[in-house]
Parts: sequence; C-alpha cells; structure tokens
Amino acid sequence: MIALWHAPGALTSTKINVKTLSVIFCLFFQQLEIELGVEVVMINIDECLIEKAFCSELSCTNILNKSEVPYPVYTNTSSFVGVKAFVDPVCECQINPPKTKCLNGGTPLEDRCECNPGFEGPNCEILSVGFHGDGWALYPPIPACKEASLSLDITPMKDDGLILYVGPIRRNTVLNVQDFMSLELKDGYPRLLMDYGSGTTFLEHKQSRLSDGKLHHIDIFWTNTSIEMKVDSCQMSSCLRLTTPIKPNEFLNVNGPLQLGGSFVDLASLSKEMLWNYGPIR
Ligand SMILES: [Ca+2]
Repeated sequence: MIALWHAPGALTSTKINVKTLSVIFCLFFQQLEIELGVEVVMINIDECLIEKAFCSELSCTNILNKSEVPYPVYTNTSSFVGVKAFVDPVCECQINPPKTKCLNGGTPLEDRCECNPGFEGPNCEILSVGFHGDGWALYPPIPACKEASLSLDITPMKDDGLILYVGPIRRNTVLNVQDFMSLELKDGYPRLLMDYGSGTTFLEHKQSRLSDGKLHHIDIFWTNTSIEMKVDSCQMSSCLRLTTPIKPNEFLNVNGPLQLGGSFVDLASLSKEMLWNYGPIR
C-alpha cells in the first residue's frame, strides 16, 4: 500500500503537491509494480474502504497519527530515520478541514482566512473552474459517512458529459470494492449513478434541460437508506428525485480522488471490468 501525505514545510521548494503525486502514482502504478517487483494493493491507505470493518453502523474517516518517536531502519551500510506514522480509522464523519487552514497563500485570522484575490472560498479555495472536455480537477476522496451531501453549481455548454466521478481507478481483485458515484449530463439532463458496493442504481432528472447556458444548482444527499438529487433548490416534488441504494451494502466507500469536469481514468474500459450495472460516461 502506498500513501502520500503532506508534511508541512517539507515540500516548500517544489510545486508538486501531494494530490498531484498521488495521481502520478495512479497513472504509473503498473510500471511501478514491475520495477519494484511488488503488487500495489492500494494507493492512499484507506482503513474505511471495507464496509463496517471498523465502524459497524457509523461513519468512518481516516486520520493520520504521527508518533514523536522516529522510525529508524538499519542496514549493513546505511541507516535511515523517518517519521513513524499510521493511518487509523475514526468512526466519525469529518468533512470540513479546520477553518484556520488557509490555502493559496491566505492568512489565518481568528476564525477566518484573509485570502488573496481570485481565491474566494472560506479556506481561500478556488470556487469556480471551467472545463473544455480534456481536463479535470481533483479533490480529496469522500469520507464514508452515514449521512452526506454534495452541492455544486454548473453551467453546461454541451448536452452530454461527465460532471464528476469518485470511485475506483482500476479493478482491484484483492479488495474487490466497486463503490462509486458519478454525476453526468445525458441529453442535457442530469443523471446520478450510485453504487454502494452491491449494485448500481441511478437517478435521472428530466424536469428541465440544464444545457441552456444558464447557471444551475444541484444538490445530492445520500444516507444508508436513501439517495436524493435536487435541481435548482426547487421545493416541488417534480424537482426532486429519490431512490434507495441496492442492498445489502449501506455505505459509499471510495478511495480514489473526487474528479471534477472529467476523469484521468478510462471509464469505458473500467466499466467492462467492474460489476457495475451502469457505467459512467466519459
Ligand atoms: Ca460500500
């Protein structure tokens, strides 16, 4: 298993961040397996990936525990000293990072960040990004929460395309976890695919075409018993689509990054390998 974590201060001289390095690992893991003579079971250690392995009925989040005792490795000719760190599961749903963590050169104040121009998020994130069919943005994986939601605003210029995908980047025959979520546009209408591990279910919203050049708001809510998609914050039942996940699995456990606007994974090939009832579109 390979895990990359950001060590504050350690990478100040490089422009490559941890997420970028993780993607490079994902893209070249097969080459790495051959070069190193090992099998890579997992990129990003995820103790929450196997449903209910640690948290029977509750949410599960990975945290990094660092020891103050260094980790020495002795060989015949050299010695190496590193940081002793373990990834542990916590039965809680932790989504938001601490508010004082300011990104992109922002300055932490008492309870907020003072951000540089162009970074409008509460933690100085970029809140809007455009895609032209050949790019994607990466965000951290989604924790396995008992109740979770995701909201976004989109202005689609085409009728068909992938809005977001979070799930496996390849078939893992050892762990065999097939959970994924994808939101896409099909003929101008939003379609949500969700697989908790025992079958893919989907929601289609055909109330209004979203590829009209206007800004549209999408809310997705999911729990262990229901999956819901709402468009443009409409309170009428016609704007709401609801379904239940396919049992017996109850949680969305995903290890890969959330990919927005496209995917670095060949989803067409992956769909053929996975046991998905419906595959995400490219
Ligand atoms: Ca699951």
